[in-house]
Amino acid sequence: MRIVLIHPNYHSGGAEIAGNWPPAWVAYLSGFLKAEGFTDITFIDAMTHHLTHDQVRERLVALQPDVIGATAITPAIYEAESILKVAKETCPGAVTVLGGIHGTFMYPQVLAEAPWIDVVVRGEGEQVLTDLVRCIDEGRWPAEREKVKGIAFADGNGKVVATPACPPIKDVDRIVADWGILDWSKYVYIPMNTKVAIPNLARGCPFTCSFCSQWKFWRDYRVRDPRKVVDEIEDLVRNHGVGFFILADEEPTIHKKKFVEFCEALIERNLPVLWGINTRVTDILRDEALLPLYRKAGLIHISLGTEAAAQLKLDRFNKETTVAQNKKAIQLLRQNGIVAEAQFIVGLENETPETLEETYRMALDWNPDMANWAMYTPWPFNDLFKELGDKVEVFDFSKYNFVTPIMKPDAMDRATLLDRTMHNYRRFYLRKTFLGYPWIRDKVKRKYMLGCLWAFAKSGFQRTFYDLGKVGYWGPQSKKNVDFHFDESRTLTTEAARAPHNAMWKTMHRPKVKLPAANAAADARACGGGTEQMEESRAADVRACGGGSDQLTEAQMDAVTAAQRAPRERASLQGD
Ligand code: B12
Ligand code: SF4
Repeated sequence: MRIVLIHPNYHSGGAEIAGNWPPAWVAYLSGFLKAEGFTDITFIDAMTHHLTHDQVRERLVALQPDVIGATAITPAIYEAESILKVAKETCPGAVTVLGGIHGTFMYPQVLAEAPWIDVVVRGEGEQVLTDLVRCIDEGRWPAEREKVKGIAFADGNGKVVATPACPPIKDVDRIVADWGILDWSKYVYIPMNTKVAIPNLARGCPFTCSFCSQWKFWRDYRVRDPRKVVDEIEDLVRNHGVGFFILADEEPTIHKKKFVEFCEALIERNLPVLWGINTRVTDILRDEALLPLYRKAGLIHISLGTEAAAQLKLDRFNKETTVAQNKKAIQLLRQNGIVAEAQFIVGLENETPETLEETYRMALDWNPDMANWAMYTPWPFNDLFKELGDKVEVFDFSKYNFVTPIMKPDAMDRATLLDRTMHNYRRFYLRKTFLGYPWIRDKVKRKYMLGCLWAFAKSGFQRTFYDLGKVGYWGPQSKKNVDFHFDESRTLTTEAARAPHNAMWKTMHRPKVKLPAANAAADARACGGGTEQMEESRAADVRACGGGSDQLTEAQMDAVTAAQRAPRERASLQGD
């Protein structure tokens, strides 16, 4: 059984400006498959190596695989579909598989527009792909495909079939990465000029922000044994030259005890590695006294979902934080020598030049080390999308990338939105360049910040930042000529729009804050499915483990984790 995994050659000018990042999905899938006896796996990183379709075709001709899988986040979906078309043309006998977030929720549309894709793997991939590969290996494909949990396929009679969701992997310590499958030569983090990795400590998120797709995707919050994750990091450092990593986690710090264990194990091993995370403001406030420990463990960069300068917007995002908390968290991080990055989401229908200006003033007031203005991107499977209705007019998913204004604000055109956003970036980083970074006393942090500045500058020269070269933006004077090149022929199919409501897709929690009345009925289904919602008492548990203003004590967190592990209860949550 020969398996080839492909990362599609899609690019957009956001996080990529910091370098080439190794695809964690490949390492985790490969590790799991190998442990189950499927060891003939090759990875083609078409993204990092900018491979053309012909170059990928050549590799496939030589490899002649039995299974060819590609990943797709939403903006990469068309490129993933195209590369799987190449795969089908080149190896017609191979089973073509799509995995990742986009297909998980949008499989009806994907299978209709790319009929050469044999199967979509929905959600967490390790178990499902292994079951699928075993089914193929044992000659039971396609006759017994309906027995493989967590997949979707077209049955040949014009019907799309989605099998029941596969339960999230309970014993997450079974997931051991195979980082050796990657060719490490190109995965360099520009700010530190060192190799970079993206290991996973925890999966999922107990919160339910209305603009976010991740809490729905993983369905359950689980943490790996911190010591085993540190073993993995030690392997990355010693055997692959990694000097910096970010945790792939949505919410790495909510299980405080495990996160502290993780930091302590890193301190014990004394590895020459710095790292970063994305996390929530409320966790930073909770962990004020622990921040020196986190820094001692090498945690140098924390990106905070501060999201908005106005409380109304935070509430609309179901963020469960306050503007005052945002400011305080940034101060705490800076006091502890940790780079604080504030993330704002801009570009909803009610954005105006004034509200954009407010975010800039807020950034000055909070004084984070870095600030980031991401364009609101209306994933059709998130809760806010339903509220927006026909205000979302662009369904060219290749532009759903946080740097292209998908929504047109009522009070300005998209080019103005981009221009005002760039205005914020220019002012913010100009100030930091002259009045901020060079004067940072802590040598490690100063070097890191100057490295970040270099990465920004490089992408500025290359016109890759925010895809400015592609859209023709050269400053305010060029606004009239900016063209986002939306493919207007792309639409959202009704079936796909409904897919997230699939009753088999159960999430362990549901939105904790009341959503706008118009959505309430649909939303309850979207996250949990049908009438079999989690009972109220469970919702309270989840709230305790993640949400609201009340954080759990360590003992309570352990109790909740233990309860969550109880098989009977778990089965009921997972709809088994
Ligand atoms: C690391 C990361 C990156 C890295 C990517 C590194 C890489 N080469 O893969 C970098 C920094 C480059 C990056 C860039 C971008 N990212 Co990013 N990124 C992440 C992050 C933080 C972690 C992803 C990760 O590795 N997770 C861990 C792995 C194990 O999970 P996974 O990828 O989902 O894979 C599992 C399943 O999906 C499934 N699976 C996945 N692929 C496949 C394939 C097959 C065949 C099968 C069977 C299964 C399968 O199995 C895997 C194991 O269970 C997530 C946020 C988050 N916390 O998840 C955002 C996230 C994925 N990024 C996102 C976006 C939008 C982007 C950018 C467009 C933003 C920008 N403009 O910079 C770019 C696009 C880059 C590109 N060219 O594709 C969004 C995608 C949302 C969506 N609905 O599509 C996310 C979810 C962030 C968010 N807040 O919404 N990103
Ligand atoms: S805290 Fe909110 S934005 Fe962050 S992963 Fe959880 S649900 Fe998504």
